[in-house]
Amino acid sequence: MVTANLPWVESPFFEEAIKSKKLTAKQAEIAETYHRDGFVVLQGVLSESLIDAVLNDAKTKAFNPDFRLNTQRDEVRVQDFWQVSEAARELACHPEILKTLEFLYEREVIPFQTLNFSVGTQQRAHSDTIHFSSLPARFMCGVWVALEDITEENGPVFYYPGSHTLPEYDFSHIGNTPVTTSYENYKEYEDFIEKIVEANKLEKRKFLAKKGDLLIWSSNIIHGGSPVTKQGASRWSQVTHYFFADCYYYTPMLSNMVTRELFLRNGLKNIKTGEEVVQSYNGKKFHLLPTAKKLYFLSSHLKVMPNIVKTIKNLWK
Ligand SMILES: O=C(O)CCC(=O)C(=O)O
Repeated sequence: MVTANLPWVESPFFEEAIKSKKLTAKQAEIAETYHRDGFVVLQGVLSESLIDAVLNDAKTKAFNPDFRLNTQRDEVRVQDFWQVSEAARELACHPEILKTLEFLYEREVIPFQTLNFSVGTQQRAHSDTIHFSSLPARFMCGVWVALEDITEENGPVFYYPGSHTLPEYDFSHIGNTPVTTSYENYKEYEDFIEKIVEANKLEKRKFLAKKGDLLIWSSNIIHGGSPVTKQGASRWSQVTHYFFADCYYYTPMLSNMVTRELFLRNGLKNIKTGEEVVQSYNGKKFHLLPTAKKLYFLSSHLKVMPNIVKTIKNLWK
């Protein structure tokens, strides 16, 4: 059977692949939904006690300004709270979540980042691929968990079913400057994605979740946070981002996607093991950026070499 260097659920040969597997009815439904829509909702997987423990930690530590936190924090989100909260870590590594992701991606699952929210992010539409990409492609996903009931009023996550099949857009598709070193021109990307949604007449859906429901989204699905229409409404939630083993992991936004000088995410930590993630391409190691850097370094030294030689000759005259 011909295979593609992609997760089987995102493969052009999906129909053939699913026929070759022995799946339960539930597994087949999950895989088909994920393949078609780019997301799947799971209910009744997480215990209320775990959800309450994460909620309690988030309230008393993550968003309590008096609590000393050595992770990144702003008013809306706290990054990598798993380092402080055992409950947040447990949620990121929940066996049922890991089992489902391992089934969908057929690789070891690597939870590598958590974000906890107290209110709706109101984040504009985007794909995670602009921040988190892999080689082979698409070995990344997000799992968003409602820590309370989500309504129309408190800024539900929205997404566009089927948008994961679009190209992985980055700054090389927008304007003339493919390289960005900061979030300064992120707005250009967001404007671009909104036009893509319009041009493709994509249908918006909102995740009106009940406490404990979770949404798995694939790396390239266009999603964001709806406006908060009830002032002061909370929206307690946690999202975990996952990569899968044996890939290179990079940030397209900080890479030159024209020359393929990739900004690798070195030093990634596996939340499950606490260990640094080893990067490779299906197990083979290349030296991507370091080689490019070395060549650049060498060529710039070769350029100054004749001047050094000239200076030494002059000294001996
Ligand atoms: O929680 C939200 O409102 C959106 C989160 C999101 O877009 C993300 O984590 O990529």
